[in-house]
Amino acid sequence: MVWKNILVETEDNLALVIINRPKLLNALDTETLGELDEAMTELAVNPAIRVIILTGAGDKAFVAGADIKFMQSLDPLQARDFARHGQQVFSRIENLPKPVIAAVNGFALGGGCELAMACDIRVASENAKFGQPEVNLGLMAGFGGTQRLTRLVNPGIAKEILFTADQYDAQAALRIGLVNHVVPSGELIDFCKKMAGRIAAKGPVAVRLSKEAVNEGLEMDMEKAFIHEADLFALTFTTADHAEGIEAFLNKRKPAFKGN
Ligand code: DAK
Repeated sequence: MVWKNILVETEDNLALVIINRPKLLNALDTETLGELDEAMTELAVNPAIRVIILTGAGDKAFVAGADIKFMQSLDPLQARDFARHGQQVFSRIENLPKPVIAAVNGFALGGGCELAMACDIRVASENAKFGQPEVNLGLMAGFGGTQRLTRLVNPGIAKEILFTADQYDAQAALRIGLVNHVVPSGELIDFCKKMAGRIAAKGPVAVRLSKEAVNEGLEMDMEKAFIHEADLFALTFTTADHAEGIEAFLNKRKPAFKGN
C-alpha cells in the first residue's frame, strides 16, 4: 500500500517505517496518524516481518510534535478526538506483537517524544533532541506523555521535563534513561538494522511474549506479574520454535525459527 505521509521499506525480516513530512519536521496531523496506524497494523500481520524500525524523513527531525497549524483549527471536542486518536495509535504501537525500535534522528518533541516512548527501544543519533514543549503553547502532553515518561524516567525528572519544556540532547537523554544508545548520525539506521537483525534471528513467539510480559506486568502487582510470566513461559512450550531452539542447542547448530 502507498501512503501520502508514510514510507515503508522492507528488507529481509525488517521493516523501516518513515514518517515523511520533512518540510514540517514530520509533524503529526490526523491523516499522518491514520496512515501510521494502517502501516503498523499491516506490518503486525505480515508474517515475513519480525521487527519494525520507526524513524523520520530527513536529517533534522524524528517528529517535531503534533502539527501545531493543524491543531489551531480544532475546537475542544475535535482536540479531544485528536488526542484520543493519537493515544490509540501510540498504544497500538506499544502493544504491537512485534518489537518496534525508534531511530530518533533529530527533534523528538511533544508528540514526537511521546511516539518514541511508545516504541520498545529508543536509539538516538548524536543530533537528537528530546522534550515536551507543550506548555510553551499553553497545552499539556496529550499523547500519553505524562504516563510513559513517568514510567521511563523517574517522576521528578518527568515533571521537570513536562513543566520546563527544556530540550534534552542525546547524551542527556541517555543519562536519564530515555534512550538506550546514542550513535553517530550517519550510523543510526545501520545500528538499528543490526539490532533488529539480532532480534529477528530469535524465536518470534518468545520475543512477542517477552514484550507482552514486560508491558502487561507493569500494570500488575509483582506476584500476579510472576504468575502471568509463568503462563506466557508455558505458552512457549506449545511452539515448534521451542522444540527447534532446544534441539539446535543440544546439537550445537544454529536454530531456524519459523515463528510458530
Ligand atoms: N507543527 C507544525 N509545523 C512545525 C512543527 C510542528 N510541531 N515544528 C516545526 N514545524 C514547521 C515550522 O513551522 C517550519 O515551517 P515553515 O515555516 O518552513 O513553513 C518548518 O517546520 C521548519 O521549522 P523551523 O523553521 O522552526 O526550524 P528550526 O530549526 O528553526 O526549529 C524546532 C526547529 C523543532 C525547534 C521548531 O520548529 C519548534 O519549536 N517546533 C515546534 C515544536 C513543538 O512545540 N512541538 C510540540 C508540538 S505540541 C493534545 C494532543 C496532542 C498534543 C497535546 C495535547 N490534546 C488535545 C490534549 C501534542 C502536542 C504537541 O506535540
